[in-house]
Amino acid sequence: MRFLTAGESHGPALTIIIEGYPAGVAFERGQIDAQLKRRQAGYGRGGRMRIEQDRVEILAGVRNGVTLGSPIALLIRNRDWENWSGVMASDPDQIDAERAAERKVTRPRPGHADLAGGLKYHQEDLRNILERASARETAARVAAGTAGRILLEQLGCGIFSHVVQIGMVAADAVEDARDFDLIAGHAAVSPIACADEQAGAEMMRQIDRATAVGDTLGGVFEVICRGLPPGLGSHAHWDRRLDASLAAAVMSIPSVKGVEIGLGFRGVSTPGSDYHDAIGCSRERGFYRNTNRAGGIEGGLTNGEAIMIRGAVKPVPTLVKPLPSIDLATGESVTAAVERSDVCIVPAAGVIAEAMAAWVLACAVMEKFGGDTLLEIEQRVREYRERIAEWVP
Ligand code: EPS
Repeated sequence: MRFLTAGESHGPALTIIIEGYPAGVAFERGQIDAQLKRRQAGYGRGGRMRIEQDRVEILAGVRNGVTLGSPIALLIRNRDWENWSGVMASDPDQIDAERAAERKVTRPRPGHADLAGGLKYHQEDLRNILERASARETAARVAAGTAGRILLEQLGCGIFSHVVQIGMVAADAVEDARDFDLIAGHAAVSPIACADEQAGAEMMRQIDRATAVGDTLGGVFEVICRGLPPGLGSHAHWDRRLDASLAAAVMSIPSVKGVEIGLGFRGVSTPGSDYHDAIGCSRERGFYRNTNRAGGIEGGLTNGEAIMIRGAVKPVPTLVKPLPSIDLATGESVTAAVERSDVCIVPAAGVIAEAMAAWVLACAVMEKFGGDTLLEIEQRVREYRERIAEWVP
């Protein structure tokens, strides 16, 4: 399976094409809209989120609520387009030269794609870079990733995320696998998707403080996926290792600067005897671990435990009190351009990372169990699980 997205932040719409998705999957716009809403809702979002009410339109590949096996085409309209058509139109007749000149960006923002993108694509107006580099594109990723999530859910897998750190404020670590329901439950109702109520309240205060002084904040989210069978991915080649694909997918989210699987960087000071997850087995649980420091992946393969991925998010680079920069039009030392932006995107990034992880995991399911229809995939997964159960002494 693969997907492509197109669309500028202030263009008419974001578009998505998904190819290779199986037939026979119940697929409704409401499932995608619910995820788009979660992406928009995270505490710390800026003015754009008050304009948009992201909704998907399914243009192809689905009939009467069920996928056909043909390419799926999705569309998310930008409500803000009506304010920007004179600046962003593809048709020269619709461009308002005065407004387009007003919105021209020549002072690159440190931390953004502005300068390197402008140099690479030879664009004097850095808007031609920032429009596509904008995290607005992640709405399209959430739509595509939800297709992956729908497939995983059909096979009995669940995926969710929570915020573990904002700025200096960290939530209490949850290492016990049995607490997952608790995390998922709390995170679903908390305005910041944090399972630690006290820390969550302090995180929101920090975001309010950053807003008041015109600054931005980064942090860490964690994505958890439960219910996958062992043996997805492969140890056999570098680009088949599932942890590598997951890391690439999460790292591709704007502002993510680090990814951990399991304990990741936090595990390096632990001796091997305390780090690795001892193997047990029983009739009820099959092969299992009582700890999950590996984060559900060993040797590039799922081991049947929950997959745990953390992402480190840098502070949003658009600053109300901007850093020094150079005006490319005049060569003068200036301060960087100020665009409307968010104060903290960590909760939203968790939702986007769920979508990206769901997509990669659904691709891994398709690679192992193949199939043109959901029925075929379900049957193959069932047979595989039965075969594994026979190994349990
Ligand atoms: C975003 C849309 C953008 C920003 C934000 C995320 O809209 P606008 O530029 O019109 O305000 O709010 O983008 C960034 C934080 C960024 O760095 O690009 C969205 O839909 O998520």
